[in-house]
Amino acid sequence: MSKSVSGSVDVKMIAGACYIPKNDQEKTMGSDSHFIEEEVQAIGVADGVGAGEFARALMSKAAKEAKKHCLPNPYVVPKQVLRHAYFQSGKSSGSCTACIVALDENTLKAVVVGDSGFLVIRGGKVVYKSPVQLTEEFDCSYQLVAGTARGLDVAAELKLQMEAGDVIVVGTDGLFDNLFPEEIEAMVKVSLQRDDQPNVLAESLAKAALEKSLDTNCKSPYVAAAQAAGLVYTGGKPDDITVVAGYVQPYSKAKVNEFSSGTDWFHQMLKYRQKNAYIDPRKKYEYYESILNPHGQLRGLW
Ligand SMILES: [Mn+2]
Repeated sequence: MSKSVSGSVDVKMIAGACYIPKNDQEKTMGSDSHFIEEEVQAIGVADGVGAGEFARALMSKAAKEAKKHCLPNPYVVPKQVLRHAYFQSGKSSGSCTACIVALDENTLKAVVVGDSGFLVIRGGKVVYKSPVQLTEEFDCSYQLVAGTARGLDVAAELKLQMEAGDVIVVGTDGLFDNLFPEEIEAMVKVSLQRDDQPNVLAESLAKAALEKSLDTNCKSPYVAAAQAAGLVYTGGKPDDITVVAGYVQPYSKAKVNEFSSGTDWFHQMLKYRQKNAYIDPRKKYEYYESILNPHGQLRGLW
């Protein structure tokens, strides 16, 4: 096993993702977007307002930028990636929150705008949670706004020392408004005991968040935030849910080909919908119907 200059073990991140768009017949793709770039050890998520066009453009540009900036400069600087991606997404309209993280040797560098974010779990405990940038209005976070450069000024740059064995969970508010950090912690523990790959962990977290989002009685972080704002609300918050899980492993252990894009529910759904759209429009949403009972609750599939 190689050692870095500081004496800590050299690490590499493997990652996997799961995206479950909200059950919304008007916006079949949802408005979250994400990327994983294995070569440059970078992950990004974004949560758009409206149809999500800007969030998708931003993440696709950011993925390209992350790779490009890797060439002259060996490591990705997330804030630069976000800035470059932002100015290249000019043709799209809308706004979004975003979070990009990149592992640079043993340092995790990140940029956060609004309530997309990440947490780090070490030895079974959440040791770090990225700050959420909220405006004074309840449930309204800072956003990057297309065409104005607004939001870049509030983008928070973060740096953390990572250790082999750390788990990074990057997500949109669809994850963090529904699962408490302790719940994420517990699920990470179970997943690691089972030796799950990161995409399997991402999928379990996304499904758990989905389940809570559809439960009108549960306690959720969203309820806690609403109460703090003097509002009455019960249950989870239905939303698009994006989860990317990253395992920080000793360099010798992490195999490049383990770094995968994970379960793509979105594309499964799209395929289903494309196949069925011209047969019977009523069948178009059978996918969701197959996982939800007539009351809109999840069937016991997991
Ligand atoms: Mn959201």
